[in-house]
Amino acid sequence: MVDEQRDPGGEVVDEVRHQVKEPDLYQVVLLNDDYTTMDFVVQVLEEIFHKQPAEAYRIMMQVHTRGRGICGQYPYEVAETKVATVQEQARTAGFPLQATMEKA
Ligand code: TYC
Repeated sequence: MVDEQRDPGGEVVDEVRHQVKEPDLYQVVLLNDDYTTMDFVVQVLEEIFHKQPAEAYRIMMQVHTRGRGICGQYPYEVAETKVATVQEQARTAGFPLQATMEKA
């Protein structure tokens, strides 16, 4: 937003106000399947989502028992990159693991 004010000398001063809007966040969601090993999912949660071992195990079990689990919330491009990295590492390891993203 541009704000116009008169200073004491009479000139018009244009001030561009600082924009401090937080970015929208997206949840990265891991999906269950019957073939990816539990150890691989825990490894993904530790390496890509920087979870501690106990938290990684908890999220993995949530996905295993409930079908899906939230790995974290990130700005759009960070979430997009994490989804792509999960899928790349899963494909390389020969697992069908899927991750998706949705607006938080
Ligand atoms: N259901 C898998 C198994 O029994 C484990 C698993 C957990 C797979 C989480 C994917 O996102 C997942 N080996």
